[in-house]
Amino acid sequence: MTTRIFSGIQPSGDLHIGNYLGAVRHWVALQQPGAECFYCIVDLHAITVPQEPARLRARTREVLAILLAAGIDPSRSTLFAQSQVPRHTELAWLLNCITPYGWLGRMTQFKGKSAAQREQVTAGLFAYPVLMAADILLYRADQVPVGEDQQQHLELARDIAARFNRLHGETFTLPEPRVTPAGARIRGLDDPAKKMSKSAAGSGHAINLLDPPEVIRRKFQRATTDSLADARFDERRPGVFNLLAIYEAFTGESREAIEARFAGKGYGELKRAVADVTVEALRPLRERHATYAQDPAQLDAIARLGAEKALPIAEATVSAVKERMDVGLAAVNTDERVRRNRAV
Ligand code: AQP
Repeated sequence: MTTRIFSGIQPSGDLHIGNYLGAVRHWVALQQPGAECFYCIVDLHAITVPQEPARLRARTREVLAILLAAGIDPSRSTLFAQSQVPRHTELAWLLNCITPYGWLGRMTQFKGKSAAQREQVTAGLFAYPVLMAADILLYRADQVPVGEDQQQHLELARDIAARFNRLHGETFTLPEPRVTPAGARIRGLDDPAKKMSKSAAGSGHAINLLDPPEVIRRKFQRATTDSLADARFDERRPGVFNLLAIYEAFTGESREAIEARFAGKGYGELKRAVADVTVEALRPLRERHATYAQDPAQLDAIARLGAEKALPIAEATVSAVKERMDVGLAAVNTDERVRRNRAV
């Protein structure tokens, strides 16, 4: 039996090591026989907060190039942009209409992002988790590899699926979150109380995947720690914990071995070592990205092929959902209608 895997990433800023360690590296590893992987650049999610309009398409291509450089293989995975498959928004609307308003008001990401946006909070930001549920349920995914911050949204997707099944009959698979503990929550280097985030301000906040080695070293040197000079995995000391967690996620070494390695050494040495493993781990990705980035036409062709593979699956799900909800009259074949209109 094959396992269907779906996950997404927003082109909402520079991708960072949190996105990589919490999600992308697992996406790459999951491309195995027996798994059917769908990886989606969720550009419609990105516009739930203001984006520079002239940059969104370029950022979408950049994320595509990074995913390919990281090892997503379009011959084994279906890789595409969300806006290329309009069924995502159609299903989102249908699901909006069965999702209780109160469920969305409880989402912590909405509370955080809406506090930052104040009067500019849009209906799209509020309904973001329903679009995410639609992304996943459209492909009837069994598993969704994500970082810890997305776990609450995933629980909601399961609740929406279960509610639909209850109201309209068994339709959706309930997706399982797949959170790998090492690297599941990378924190900001400047403020380890917060998770590392694309949209956070501050040049010392995140290690971006395309940062040159000297920038990576400088950012780690400036990372916030504490005055104890004792490198231990202690959550109460989040700055040092974060540096150790990054080291752990990149090297795969055990916590005991890492603590022994840095025992009695100062934070300067810890920071240098974390920078070294990060630079080396990201080097191949940076080099391959440069090659992909030179050829936007090839990137567009890869995404188009991915969207063409995704579309029939998405259409089948939406038809089944509309059927169950008893929505719509005779289906219109859009291609046929467009051809007829052109002919007159
Ligand atoms: N700090 C993090 N540590 C571990 N995993 C993380 N992820 C995000 N931040 C961390 C995981 O990366 C995947 C893609 O994230 P996303 O693009 O869907 O958006 P997000 O979760 O909201 O991440 P950002 O970077 O904070 O983006 P903005 O600032 O635009 O909201 C997800 O699997 C996520 O869990």
